[in-house]
Amino acid sequence: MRKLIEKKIVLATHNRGKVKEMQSILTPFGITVISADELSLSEPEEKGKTFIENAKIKALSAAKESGLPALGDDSGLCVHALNNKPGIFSARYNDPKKNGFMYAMTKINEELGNNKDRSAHFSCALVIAWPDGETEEFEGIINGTLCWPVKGDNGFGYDPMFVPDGYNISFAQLTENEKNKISHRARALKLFTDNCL
Ligand code: ITT
Repeated sequence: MRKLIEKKIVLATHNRGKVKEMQSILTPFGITVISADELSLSEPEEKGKTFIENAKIKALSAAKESGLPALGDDSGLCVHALNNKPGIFSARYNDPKKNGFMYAMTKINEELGNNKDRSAHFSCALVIAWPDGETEEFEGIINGTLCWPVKGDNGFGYDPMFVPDGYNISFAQLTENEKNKISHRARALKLFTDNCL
């Protein structure tokens, strides 16, 4: 597996929640992270059919535009009783005119109705791309259950609705440090740091 020689990468995401989490996990490894927003990088169209395909599109585009290794993250919530929806459409499931993810969480809760199976998982695909086009891929998941009403104010996206297995509080009730020990993103990032540093 190709190693990161100069410890400097671009985070190929415009999602501030992702940037914050990735930054706190990666800086202790001595990696300097620069966000796509800081470099005003474009947002490529997510044409892929899988998390990995979309993470690769984001990483390759950012590596090409910046001339630096770039880490793309495509992630989402997969609800088992809804055939793993919204999955890769997790961001697009929300109404862009609404603040926060209450709209999307309410929609999912309504679709579940009285279904007894409220199990779900978060999935995170990470792809590191070098400016020469080479890539490496990593994936992490975490299983849990969807609660209603939602609870907690930390984190982002669907965090207030997701109770990780083994806990009775939601991702949004964990501190960022606690979430970063167990999350889908933390697990994918561990594979990245284990293999590429
Ligand atoms: P970029 O494409 O710029 O990275 P995005 O928000 O559009 O930003 P995605 O296409 O990967 O990113 O969509 C993922 C969505 O899934 C994201 O908007 C969140 O709503 C949700 N999501 C992913 N990881 C999450 C997490 O750790 N906690 C809560 N929601 C999460």
